[in-house]
Amino acid sequence: MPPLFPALTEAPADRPALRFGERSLTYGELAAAAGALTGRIGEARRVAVWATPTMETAVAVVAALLAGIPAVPLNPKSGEKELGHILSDSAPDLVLTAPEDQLPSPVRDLPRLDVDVDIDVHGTGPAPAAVEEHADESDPALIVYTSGTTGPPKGAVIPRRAISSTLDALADAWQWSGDDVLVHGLPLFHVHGLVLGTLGPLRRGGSVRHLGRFSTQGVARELAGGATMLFGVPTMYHRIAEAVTSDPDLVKALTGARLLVSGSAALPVHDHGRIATATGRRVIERYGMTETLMNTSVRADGEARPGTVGVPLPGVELRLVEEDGSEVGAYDGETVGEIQVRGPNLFTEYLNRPDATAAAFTADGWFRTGDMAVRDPDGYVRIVGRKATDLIKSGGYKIGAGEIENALLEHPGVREAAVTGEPDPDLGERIVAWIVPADPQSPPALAELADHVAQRLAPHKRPRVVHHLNALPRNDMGKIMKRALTHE
Ligand code: MCA
Ligand code: AMP
Repeated sequence: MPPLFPALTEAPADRPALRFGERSLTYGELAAAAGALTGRIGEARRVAVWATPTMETAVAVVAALLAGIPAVPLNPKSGEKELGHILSDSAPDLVLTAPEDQLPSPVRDLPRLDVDVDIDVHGTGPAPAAVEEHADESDPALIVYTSGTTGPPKGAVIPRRAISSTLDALADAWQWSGDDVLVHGLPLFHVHGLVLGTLGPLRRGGSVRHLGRFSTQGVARELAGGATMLFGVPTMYHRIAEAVTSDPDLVKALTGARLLVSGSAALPVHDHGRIATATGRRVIERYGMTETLMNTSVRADGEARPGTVGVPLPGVELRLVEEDGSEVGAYDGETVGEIQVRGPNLFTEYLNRPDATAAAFTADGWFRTGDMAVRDPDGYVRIVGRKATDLIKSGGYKIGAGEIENALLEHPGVREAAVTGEPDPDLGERIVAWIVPADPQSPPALAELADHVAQRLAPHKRPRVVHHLNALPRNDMGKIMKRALTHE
């Protein structure tokens, strides 16, 4: 397969590639650092990456891809239970880290390889292309863990062709080139920040400046200082929409940007409007999923219609399907169907989960996204909801209610638990726990339950609100009626 990152060998060696805070690497330096690392991980079958928002993570993932070894990005804030599940499921041979990283159990039980990003560019690491050229386009590139409605997260196996095809389709839709400089503050253990936000600029031969941590000031500084594109989740654009009224520097910086892109959840039309009013610029939305990478986008040369996720990307087949499996033919802005997609952008399987993989596809190979949408007469897709109420999107993170319920039930003060999402102006949805306490006289408090979940799973999965009940509403079959909870 042709190289994923041709610029590593073809771009001028002094061309900027990556910047994290004060640290930066040119293409020449990145090729040397990643090339040297491929030589050190050579025999591994699969590697984990301790995916802090740092240079080391970017170099580690590029090196694994060059070596043709699948990488499993780990959220460094994940708790022991979640990390334990991911490590036992994906069985990496070693973990790639920054030298200063302190690893918690059970990650510290793995052999560890510290990433050295300061390699002499004239060093003797293997030439990247020489290692990569044996890789096939269907070979696994990344295994990214993603929550389902119930049970622990599943590892989506993403092949090399999905990465190249999705990034090239976005280049077409966004006129994304090597001249673009991207700024973002997204985490590097999910598709948005890692594939789009890090591998994307490198495939184009352009550069990325990572903020380390998102802030509107950081966005303003980088866009004013030469960055051309911004990627963010709706929570970030909501914070920008709040800040533009009082931050003229931010307004000026956004006004000068080439492209502002939002994704991972729906950006409310109200926030679209506030940003457009203050800056004259329209944020465009694209729609994707861990399992499919990117499916649709508003095009840079198209109409930026708020509330839509644009049109299918080149190479992506998209259809809307009714409950009974029949296809929605209408482009009327009204008829709702489930989005199903097919194309080179898709994952190949959920690791070790043939049952879940089979259930995710139709007999003729379409992936069921679970997202419900309508299509406007000109083909623009509007997402109107999700099939499963047990999936919550908070801050752009997908979170399964069942996973949190299981964690809550492991708390001694909890007899029964149900988890729902409710609207939140900043996070999109916030996690709400409905608890029947073991002892009604001393129910566990919010902070205690939030810590319990944050330590086991991850801080973004912690409940933000807790209600105590005497009993959960159940139907005749004993099933919890969540709609009754949210409407109480
Ligand atoms: C608070 N914290 C705690 C606790 N309470 N830590 C431990 N225990 C507790 N009880 C800490 C948190 O860890 C965090 O630490 C800080 O307090 C604030 O937490 P939180 O409120 O969750 O964070 P935030 O600042 O509000 O974050 C908003 C955010 C974030 C920056 C927008 O949600 C975010 O980065 N979202 C991006 C999600 C994303 O990339 N999704 C892509 C997947 P600290 O301050 O140290 O962080 S979707 C995808 O990939 C598909 C393909 C797609 O379409 O894109
Ligand atoms: P994840 O599984 O974490 O990769 O999240 C994928 C889900 O995020 C999709 O199935 C959608 O529900 C949602 N999503 C991503 N981008 C958008 C968008 N622009 N608008 C609405 N929902 C989105």
